Order: sequence, then C-alpha cells, then structure tokens
Amino acid sequence: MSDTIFALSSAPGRAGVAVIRVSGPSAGGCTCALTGGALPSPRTAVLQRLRDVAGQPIDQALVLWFPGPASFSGEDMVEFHVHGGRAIVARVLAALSKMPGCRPAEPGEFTRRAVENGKFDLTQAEALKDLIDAETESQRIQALDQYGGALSTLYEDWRARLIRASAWAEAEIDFADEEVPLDLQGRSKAATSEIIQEIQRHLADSQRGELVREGMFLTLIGPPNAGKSSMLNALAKRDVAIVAETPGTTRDVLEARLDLGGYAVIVADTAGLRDVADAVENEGVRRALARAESSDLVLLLLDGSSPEPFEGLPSGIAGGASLTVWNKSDLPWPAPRKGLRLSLKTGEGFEQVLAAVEAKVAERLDLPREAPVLTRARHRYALEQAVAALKRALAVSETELFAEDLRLAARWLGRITGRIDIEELLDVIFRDFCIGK
Ligand SMILES: Nc1nc2c(ncn2[C@@H]2O[C@H](COP(=O)(O)OP(=O)(O)OP(=O)(O)O)[C@@H](O)[C@H]2O)c(=O)[nH]1
Ligand SMILES: [Mg+2]
Repeated sequence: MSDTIFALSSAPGRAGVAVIRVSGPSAGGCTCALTGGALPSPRTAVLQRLRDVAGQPIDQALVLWFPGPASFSGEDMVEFHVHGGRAIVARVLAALSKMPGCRPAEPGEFTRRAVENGKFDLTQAEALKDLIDAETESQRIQALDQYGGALSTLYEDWRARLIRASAWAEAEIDFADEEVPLDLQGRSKAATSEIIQEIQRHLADSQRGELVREGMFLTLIGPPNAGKSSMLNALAKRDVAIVAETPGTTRDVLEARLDLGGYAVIVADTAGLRDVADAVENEGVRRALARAESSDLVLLLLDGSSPEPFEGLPSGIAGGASLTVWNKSDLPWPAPRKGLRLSLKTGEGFEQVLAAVEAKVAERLDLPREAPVLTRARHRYALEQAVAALKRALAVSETELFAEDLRLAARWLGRITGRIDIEELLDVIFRDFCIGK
C-alpha cells in the first residue's frame, strides 16, 4: 500500500486562501481526524472547523472530499481550503505529518501518481507543468491543447498504425509457404512511408512549439550610444539597463523576459559595436555578436542624428537584421534614413516599432491551428529516432528485420507518451516538477 502524501498546493506565502491537498489510502482518515466528524459527501464543499490532535482549533476550512478513482491522482484525495496565513498552513501541515502513514509529498508526486494510475499520460503531465508555468497567452493556449491530449492522440495514432503494419509484415512471415491472399508486405511498406512523411511534416515546424514554450530570443544590436539600453527599458517598462551619454556603457549581455503580443520573448541588450583597444569592451562586442548570431530575431538600432555612417552588421549574422530602426528622431538628422523612425526620448514612433517587433515575432511563431505542434526537445529526439528506424526498415529486404525496425519505431513513440519505459522517464520528468517552490 502506498503512503499518503500531503502538500500545500497553492503558492507559499500570505494569501486569502491556501489549498492543502492530501492523496492516498489514509486521506479519508486524515479528514475525519482533522474535522472530528464523518466524511463529507463526495465533491461537495463543506465548511468545517479543523482541530489538531489535542483538540485545539486550527481554522475554519472548506473541505472537499474526492474518493478515488474519480480524483486528480486516482487515489482517495481531500482538499482543505484554509485561510492563507502562514501559521495556519504550518499548523495543518504539522497536524497531517503526525497522522499514521502520512508524509509530505515530493515535488510533482501528485501528478506522478495520476500518471501511474492512468489518469493521463506523460505528454499531458508535461503540459500540466507548462500550464502552471505559462506566462503568455500563446503558452497557455498551447499547453491547454496538449493537456487536452492533442499530442497523445497524434503520437498514439502513429504508434497504433506502426504496430498494425508490423503485424501485417509478421503475418507474411507466418504464411511464408502458403498463398498470402493480400499483399501484406506492400501494404505495410506503404503505411510506413506514409507515417514517415507525417512525422517529418510534424518535425519540420521550425521549432515553433518549442519557441512558444521556451520563449524566443530577440537581440538589440547597433553602434554605441544608439539607444539600445533605452530601448530595452522601454520594452520592459522598467529600468533593466544603465542608460548613459558615454558610448560603450553596456558591456555585458543584459536580458529581460517579456510578453510581446502574447508571446514569450527574451530581449537582450548588448554592447555597442565598434573597434576599440579596451579588452573588456571588445569582449562585450564579441558577446553581442555571438548573441545576435544565435538569436531568432535581430533588431538593428541606429542613431539617426549621428553623422558617422554605420558600416553594417558583420556577415556572421545570418539573415542580417530582422528590423532596422532609426532612433533620436527628436534631433536633426544629417540625411534621410531608410527604416522605422523612433524617438525613445519623446516616445514618437514607439508604438509603430513595437507593432513591427510583435508582427515579426508572430510571423516566426504563429502556429497552424489545424495540427498540434511539437513542444519539447525530448519529443523531437524520440520522433527523429522513430523516423531513422522507419527509414532503415524500408531499406532492408528481410521481412523479419523490417518488422523489427517498425517495432523499434513504435517503442520510440511509446516513450513519448509513457506507454513504455515509464519508470525511467517518470524520474526524469518529475525531477523539476515543483509548484511554488
Ligand atoms: N535625444 C535623444 N537621446 C536619446 C534617445 N534615445 C536615447 N538617447 C540618449 O542616448 C544616450 C545613449 O543611450 P543608451 O540607451 O545608453 O544607448 P546604448 O545604445 O545602450 O549605448 P551603449 O550601451 O553605449 O552601446 C543616452 O544619453 C540616452 O538618454 C532619443 O530618442 N533621443
Ligand atoms: Mg547600452
């Protein structure tokens, strides 16, 4: 019999309400012990006074009883909604820890039990963590879609079709000496090619799902004093970077995680590009270029009032700048400029620049609504392995080897949803699954 686990499920700290959850065989016993009465009706909120073992009142609480298996974890569960004071929460947790068979939950343990009890699969457990972590609309929508089973359905469908195709191939081995009525081998190969194409289409998504989930990188780059740090502060609506008249103020890469048009974007401010003798500033320039090279978008910010021509971005930055913006439109400009006009001093043009940045982000990340997208490197790796096995299968002539490679590919797909090798995967996935800590 498993332990009964408990934890504060709402964020720690002072709040109007705090939710403490208990899951396991003693959840009902804990409820009766704390309330001093019978179990409430299932799934009905009941206001009850909680008392400790000595009979001292702790708080008035809403008690919700969820008998298994119709609960989040699949086990008997109870939720205590207490007033969210630290002393109250500490007292309830202390009372629970004294109950026989009860112990504090490990991070992610409620969800882990839900997976083990078949309430949902691994992609849904990952989506639950993404939902809790979602900071932007796109992350929320994507996570909710995955939590609803969009990826599970897709991967399980491929897996089921592969298992069927390998069964066809094996049937042909069994019937080797007899007349096989249908071209099973041919059907099996056709199904395999079709699945390869579908997985490859799913893989060729420019990593949009992963970028939505993890955030995409936007780098501000340009000559010293152009206003890059002012731009970061304006986008972040707070003082992230030091702004000063001295060219060469910024030397490190500074970043802020922002919500731009509903997407998570990590915006980096960098050192102004110029050739100098100063070793520290040179290192700053090297880092600026390295960051721009590895970014998804590059915003080139130039000083429109400066008479010195900008030599252009080094060729290392593939694709060049995604956007060119000329700052300091409040000052006289020596020549007309090609690109967006902006004054970070007066705010003129800022809305247009913001809209242009958001449009670039959306263009890169806008997700096709019809098909679920790949959201994790773990899934990508398994899908690539599956495709490799399927391609090998099509290249061999022996039916046994063909069927074996198909089963191997099905195994890789099963690893994504957790149909196989579940124990090993659970450890990896739930290690950092931790709410409010
Ligand atoms: N007149 C005017 N001054 C601006 C504008 N934007 C920024 N500045 C000023 O330009 C100077 C440089 O701004 P920063 O934001 O530090 O420029 P930077 O590109 O980060 O400079 P480095 O870190 O040295 O590369 C500061 O004195 C700002 O106040 C603008 O639109 N108009
Ligand atoms: Mg700066």
